[in-house]
Amino acid sequence: MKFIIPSILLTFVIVFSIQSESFAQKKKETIIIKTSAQCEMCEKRIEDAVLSVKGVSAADLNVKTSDLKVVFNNTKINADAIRQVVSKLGYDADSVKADHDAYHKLPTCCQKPGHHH
Ligand SMILES: [Cu+2]
Repeated sequence: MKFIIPSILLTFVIVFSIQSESFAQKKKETIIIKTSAQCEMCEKRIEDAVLSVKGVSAADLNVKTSDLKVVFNNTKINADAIRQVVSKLGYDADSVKADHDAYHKLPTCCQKPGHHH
């Protein structure tokens, strides 16, 4: 009986230290955002804008698939805020639709075919 309470406490200490360790590792997060990018101009435009966001350490857009890979510190920025940045440039970002005005300011070649609104 004497050992039960100390061992429960020890268990808590171990569990807590494991959690805080994995929490620290979770700071760096990688996501793939599906965009409506069409060409290299879109690629540069999106990568430059996303890279300038505080907390983002890497942004790489694949023109063939329109997938944008972003590495960021999730204590400084979150995935939705990054999707908003992409939307404000005139591109869809996953379920976040392109900002209407920004989309219509894009060069025609950068506008997604069949896009109406
Ligand atoms: Cu383009």
